[in-house]
Amino acid sequence: TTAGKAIRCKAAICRNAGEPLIIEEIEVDPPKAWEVRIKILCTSLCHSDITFWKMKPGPLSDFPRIFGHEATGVVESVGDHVEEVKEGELVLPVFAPDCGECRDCRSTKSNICSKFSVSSGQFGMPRDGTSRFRDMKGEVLHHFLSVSSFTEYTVVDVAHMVKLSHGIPVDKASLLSCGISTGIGASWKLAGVEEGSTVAIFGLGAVGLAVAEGARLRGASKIIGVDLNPEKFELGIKFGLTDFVNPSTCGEKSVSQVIKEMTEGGADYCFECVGLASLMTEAFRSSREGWGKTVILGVEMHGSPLSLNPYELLRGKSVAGALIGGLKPKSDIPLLAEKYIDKELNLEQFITHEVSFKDINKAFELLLGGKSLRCVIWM
Ligand code: CXF
Ligand code: ZN
Repeated sequence: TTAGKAIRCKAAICRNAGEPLIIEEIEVDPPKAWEVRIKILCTSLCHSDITFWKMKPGPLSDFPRIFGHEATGVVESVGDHVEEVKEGELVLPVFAPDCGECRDCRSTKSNICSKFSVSSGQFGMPRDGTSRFRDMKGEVLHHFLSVSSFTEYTVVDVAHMVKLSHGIPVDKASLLSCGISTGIGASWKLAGVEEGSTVAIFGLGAVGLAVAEGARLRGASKIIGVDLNPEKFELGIKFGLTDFVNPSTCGEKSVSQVIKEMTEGGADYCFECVGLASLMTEAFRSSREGWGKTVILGVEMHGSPLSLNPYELLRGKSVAGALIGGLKPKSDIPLLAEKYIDKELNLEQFITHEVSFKDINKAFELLLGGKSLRCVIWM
């Protein structure tokens, strides 16, 4: 047994911003109290990995670092006080914490754990800030989003882990760690898209198309996709898109004008899935007076403030945002897994590519080039 000892294994290390990852031998410490050491079975690449991979060192970025935050794994060993899972169980690490004990975790109204935070500014474990990873020279390797899945073994806090039943294929499960859960959660839970409603989705990556899939399953009558990449429309039809707007071919008209004309005055639900303040404004303008709801899912990394006409709020429009689509990881993600098993949710269509761990840099190229939705990386 490996329990209680450091494990030597392979990891894909990012040594400098924007450089290809390098597969190296590392050492992974045993889990401390309230921690779980996980053998990663497969992982997938999310755009947030790329955002931080590109980022020059600063408060949110430091190297060497192990990226990756969508994955499926098996518990190898657990630290003291961990009773939720035991060796051999299937788990999903999740960047969004769910401690189960704080005021927020106990409330159905919040998914923002007040004991832990989404540790984008931290480089180690959520409880003590230290790393469980070292390279062969003894240099500390930083964690990412409390997950770090681009390694054969990782250690996560029990608050960042969801237990899964063994029925779900591990590659499909991995998608539920972040992007797809974000889109489906936003559509079903945060917005609550209903039958017959009109939906406009800004940005047709995996998150945007998961919003579309969620809206399609809820019976939305019009699902308009907005993207600069014309190839996204054909792709999006599979996910329920009924219409497409390419901002570069709108001519004199703004995107919101075009959408208002298509929807008799504005969409019932608008979703921003890119992370650009100007696009959030345009999404809000595209929403209907009276009840139009705009949902912000994109992570705005430029520090730009959001500009809205307050009078439009007086006229009944609203704006909301959420991490991971407003889902509470430990309770809601297993429900999505069940829906997949019951064939009420299609996850296959999001997997556009698969590579082996040694070819992980290909996954980066594909996502950067707008070629992939989700690339599964097999360990
Ligand atoms: C994001 C959410 C907000 C902080 C950075 C990462 N999550 C996942 O992609
Ligand atoms: Zn993500």
